[in-house]
Amino acid sequence: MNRLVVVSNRVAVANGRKQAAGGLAVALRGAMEKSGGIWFGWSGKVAGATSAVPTMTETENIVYATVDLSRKDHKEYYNGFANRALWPLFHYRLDLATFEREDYSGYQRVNRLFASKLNPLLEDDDLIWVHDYHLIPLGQELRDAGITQTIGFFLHIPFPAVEILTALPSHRKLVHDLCAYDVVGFQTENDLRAFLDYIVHEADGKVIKGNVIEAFGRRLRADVFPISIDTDEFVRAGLDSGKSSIVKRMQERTENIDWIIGVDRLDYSKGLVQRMEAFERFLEKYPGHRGKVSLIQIAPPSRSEVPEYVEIRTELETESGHINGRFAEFDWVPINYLNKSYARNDLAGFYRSSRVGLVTPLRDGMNLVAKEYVAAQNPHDPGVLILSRFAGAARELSGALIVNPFDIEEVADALALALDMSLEDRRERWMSMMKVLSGHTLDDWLKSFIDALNRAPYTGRQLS
Ligand code: ADQ
Repeated sequence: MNRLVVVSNRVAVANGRKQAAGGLAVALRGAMEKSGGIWFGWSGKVAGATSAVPTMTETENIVYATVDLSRKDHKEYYNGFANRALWPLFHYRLDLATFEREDYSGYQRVNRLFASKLNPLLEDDDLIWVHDYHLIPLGQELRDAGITQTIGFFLHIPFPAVEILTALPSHRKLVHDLCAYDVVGFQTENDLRAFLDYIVHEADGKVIKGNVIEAFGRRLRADVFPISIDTDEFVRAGLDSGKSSIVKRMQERTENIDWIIGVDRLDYSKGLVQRMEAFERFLEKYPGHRGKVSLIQIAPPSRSEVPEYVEIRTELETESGHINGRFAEFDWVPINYLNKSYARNDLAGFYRSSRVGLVTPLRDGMNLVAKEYVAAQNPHDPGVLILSRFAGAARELSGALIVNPFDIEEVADALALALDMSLEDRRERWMSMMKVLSGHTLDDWLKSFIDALNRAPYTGRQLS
């Protein structure tokens, strides 16, 4: 079995506390423990200077190699190009994208630096798996340094349509760099189609049989690998959640209140303002539900140094305050808006105690919350998922009420429909979604990507 080298912007160094890590980190560690592995990336620390040598921590067959970033590198690479240019652009928010020359050169500089620090740690048979938009140029940087091992890349966020991507001044170099990988993975067919469209119409490349493409003098596989969750873990967490004191408190109130739950990083791509507007419209249009339904919106702040995130936070405080001011009674609050993180078991309990899961991003690569909500439900009395058509998860979870998050009226009506839905309909919808989640788990995702890496290189011979 070849050693697995994972590279991601942030590294989740194991500290013995299982709860502290998300499902993805746990699954990646599991794979690396089996084969032996390195997990390389930013430590999450901003220091006086970028580390000259990575800090190495070794546990359970995995070496964690982490690099601190200087204030300038962090500002330009992370806050700047990754989160003020690529993130908004890839989420179709050209209006929020900022293209600064220094940020782009900082992005390239940090990718070059990561390649130079990773290079000496690599062995001949390693499989290298790079994650997400922060690190697109890393593969090309490694190739420039003479690395010939198999390198794959998985994009966790959407890949934008050609008309959007070409607004980025460095779009050609970015796609050129993507073609340095042996495998490039996307969340949905839609993302793959957008990429292939660029390859054929902008890069003069070719699509050959079996999702193998030729572009910029390289041959690689571009394919769809939809990410999922550890379904069994969420089923179990949902079942066990009754033991948590915070979940018990919520359940005590469920006798009088139907909860609608939203759980998202505080990010403008998640459609939180439109969601609150839709909830307001629902209260206006269906007054019979007033006093009987509350929205819990959990939204831990993220990327707080990026100005657009400061703005969205203020906007949401204003919006939730306005709705509560307009509709609240002395014994009822329409929106519980919480800027906090919760343990995964508590989240599972919140999901299970909520009649409706409201997941309405304006654009989302996949959206794991939608899948977690479904897995945590009580099979005998499941809630209803309302899901944006612009989340990758909508391609798989057709048992949800699929909505257009920009259409406030439609989302308001979907809320009424979900709250009034019969047990029989809820169960039918839920079972169809559970079938999907049981048939394709996080582990299956991981195995299929590693399998694709193992099959590289995608030469002409393999195509026949
Ligand atoms: P995110 O944009 O972060 O991920 P998502 O897929 O929903 O979005 O994952 C969020 C994760 O954080 C979920 O597992 C959720 O449980 C957890 N979480 C959110 N709020 C929390 C809170 N308050 N407390 C505790 N945990 C919380 C990016 C892409 C997505 C893609 C994923 C994985 O933007 O589209 O699905 O990567 O590929």
